[in-house]
Amino acid sequence: MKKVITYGTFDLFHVGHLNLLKRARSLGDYLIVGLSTDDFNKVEKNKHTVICYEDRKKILESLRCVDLVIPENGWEQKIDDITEFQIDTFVMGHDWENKFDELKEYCEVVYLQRTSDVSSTDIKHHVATGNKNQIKGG
Ligand code: C2G
Repeated sequence: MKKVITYGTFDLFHVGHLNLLKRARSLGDYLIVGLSTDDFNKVEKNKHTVICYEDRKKILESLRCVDLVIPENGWEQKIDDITEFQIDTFVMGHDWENKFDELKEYCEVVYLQRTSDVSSTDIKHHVATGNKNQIKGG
């Protein structure tokens, strides 16, 4: 069984997240998602998520393309996760291009094209500014 892992916050879940997860899953037979905890987001990523960890986890666990969701508590857990779960492929969107190349020592590293025109930040700004246009992911 070919196992894939990816990590992220997945706040205000949108089609860009879905595309990434489906593409990641298509690279293997089993997809694990390291979901950033609320504390990790706040302290390390300076992200104040709108949706709490428990609910973001429920959403991801309901997806056919996601097999397991684990907490991402820090930047440094990836090597341990790759080893513990015997991961074959690590995947991230290309906004992280080359940022995790040190993991190539442990598994394949793949950076996938991000979906354009949508992000959790865009959604927050869209709502805050009362923008009446719809968001359509690329
Ligand atoms: N993504 C995408 N297209 C978008 C938005 C996001 O492909 N329009 C991808 C990102 O590249 C990332 C994943 O979806 O691979 C999750 O994005 P975020 O929730 O923004 O996660 P991020 O803050 O990048 O956290 O240790 C890694 C970090 O936890 C990644």
